[in-house]
Amino acid sequence: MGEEQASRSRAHAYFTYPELLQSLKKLGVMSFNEQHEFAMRRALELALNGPAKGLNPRVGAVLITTSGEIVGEGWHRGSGTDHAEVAALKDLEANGRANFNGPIATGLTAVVTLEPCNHTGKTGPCAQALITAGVERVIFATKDPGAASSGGAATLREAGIEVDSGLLETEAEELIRVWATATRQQRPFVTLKYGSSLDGRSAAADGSSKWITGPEARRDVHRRRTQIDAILVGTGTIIADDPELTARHRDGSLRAEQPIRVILGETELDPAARIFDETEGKGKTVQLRTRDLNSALITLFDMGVRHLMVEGGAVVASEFVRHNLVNEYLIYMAPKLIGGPVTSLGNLGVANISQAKELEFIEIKPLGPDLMIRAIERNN
Ligand code: AOF
Ligand code: ZN
Repeated sequence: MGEEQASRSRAHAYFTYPELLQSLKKLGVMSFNEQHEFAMRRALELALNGPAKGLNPRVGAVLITTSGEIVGEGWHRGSGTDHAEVAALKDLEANGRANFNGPIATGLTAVVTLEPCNHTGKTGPCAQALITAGVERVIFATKDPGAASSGGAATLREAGIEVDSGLLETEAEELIRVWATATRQQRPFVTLKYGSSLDGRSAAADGSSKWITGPEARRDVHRRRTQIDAILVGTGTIIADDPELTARHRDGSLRAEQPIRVILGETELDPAARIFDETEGKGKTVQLRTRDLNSALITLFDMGVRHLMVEGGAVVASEFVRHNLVNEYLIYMAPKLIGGPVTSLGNLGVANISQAKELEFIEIKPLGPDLMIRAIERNN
């Protein structure tokens, strides 16, 4: 027997069956069955019931028996309310499916879209709640990126619970992309939005810009304004356009959810500007008297803003791009040619074509006569 062959057969001899299972699990093979995947899809679906914005991510959880039957379901309804796991445990009890002779979830598997939290925030740690409830196994899709909240998997394992992760991880990550990015970078996720002609102009030479895009695109913007925490413009835009920056229905009435309205810049503004009107269900307005984008973003993060939409004008937009602070571009492009000097973006610090920002389209959707384009920076 050659040396190589001998060492290979030795390796085989040392592999016991449980070790083999363990290795296959580590490789992501064989740890999940169809019932687990079905349960995780249900958990992802439940998570969508939660709010898309705010301090906390959308999370869903289901409790299943060893045969895969779902006996409890829950989702997180926003900061300050029960986490998904706790909601699912309460549902288990409400369904009369709890084990009343001992820990209520004895023998059950918890299938959760996010790693159960390990900290006491506004609510208690979910890892502990699952341990107390007696679950036998926990399967989660994606890790909690929070510094204080993560570590739930280790806590569960220390308590003797079987823990596996990575099932439908891509789907779960997409679901919490904005929140997780904001949490990792410790500043809001920034969407830069602008409307533009096909040749990249935002207005004609005389400054007139109403309306470059059609009603469908405008409606999409107003709908998205309800899904973000805050909207930001520079003082120049307030002076030039006097925008209201509310989320409105087609008939002009206010939508139920409104973003915080943020003005960036030191210039003193007319208190009669429409943005300062905070009556009748309009969003609250704050002026950040700074030109330092990083400190503005940190202030907003501390105010609870996780998703910020920057709506211009061109100077502010360009500053965000130039400082690499844009997480996602949202461009409404009209099939119009305007030409002339008023471009959607100004100086990006690109002196040579090799310095151009390289983007990648992630979504392109026709909206009436216009196109909605979502893009991210390549290698982002
Ligand atoms: C979970 N399950 O359903 C959610 C989790 O202030 P709290 O107590 O609501 O904690 C918020 C943090 O908990 C949040 O930043 C995130 O890390 C995690 N969210 N964790 O186990 C849930 N929503
Ligand atoms: Zn939790």
